[in-house]
Amino acid sequence: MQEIIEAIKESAIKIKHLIQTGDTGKSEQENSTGDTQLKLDIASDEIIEEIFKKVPSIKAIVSEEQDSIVNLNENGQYLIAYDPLDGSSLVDVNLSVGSIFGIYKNEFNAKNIIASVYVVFGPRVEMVTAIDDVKMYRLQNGEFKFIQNIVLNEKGKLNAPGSTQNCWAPFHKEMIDDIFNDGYRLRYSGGMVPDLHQILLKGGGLFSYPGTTDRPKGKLRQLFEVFPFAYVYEKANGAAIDGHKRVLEVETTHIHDTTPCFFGSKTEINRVLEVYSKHA
Ligand code: AHM
Ligand code: MG
Repeated sequence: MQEIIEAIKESAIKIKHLIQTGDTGKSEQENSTGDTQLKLDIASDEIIEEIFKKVPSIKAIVSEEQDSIVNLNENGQYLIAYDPLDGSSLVDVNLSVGSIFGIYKNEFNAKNIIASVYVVFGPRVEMVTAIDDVKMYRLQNGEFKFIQNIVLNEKGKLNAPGSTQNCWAPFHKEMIDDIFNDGYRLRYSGGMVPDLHQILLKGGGLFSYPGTTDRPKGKLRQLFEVFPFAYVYEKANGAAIDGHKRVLEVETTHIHDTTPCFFGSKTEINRVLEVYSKHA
């Protein structure tokens, strides 16, 4: 596992440089979800693949930017699913973005996730690892220094409601309005990594990306985005659900499957469960 963490650190230093100097324009390609890829998406994906290829313990990888699984080392024991540059369309307005990695064994599905890591590229570069507990490191003078463990409070103050409001179910809208009426503050940048990182570091709250009329299964991808963050939130004393059950019980039939998702501290997640239980 340590060699995977070291590989992620190496990729983070290269991607930081790419973000600072690279072209933010569109490429001529689309990914499997049908998004037009930015040149930064493709370049970050190449950086990570090149580095992972050299790690003997990695059996196979799959990226949000690629159509299928790439087999690396037959004798490796780990499978890694990653989003190389989540929120890449925010780079041109100089907002924070991130890389997300889910580490799996045997098969790419929620039951088999055993660790996750994300990197936030903001004014600072930080890496968070969730293995037995959740640890944050910061890039200083070319090295990642341990800063702190991350543990969520039972209840937070922030609300990060994702997706397009006019596509929300009326009960979802009512729930979000009620949360604001209880004094929660809006914090939503449109980058999943910094938005979820903020909730983790400020003690708690709720991030939601529901199923909507235009996307009944939500937008966020299970293997590359939702399961890795669910793992982090559970290990940090929070929770992650699809509205009705733990995200880490959701079945995956295709590597690019999406799911509605809610991440937060336990109080807010229980509130979502209660509302959603009345709407099967
Ligand atoms: P991407 O993987 O194409 O960058 O999209 C994922 C991003 C997440 O970072 C973020 O939470 C979400 O899309 C925001 O979507 P919306 O603008 O619909 O709220
Ligand atoms: Mg993404």
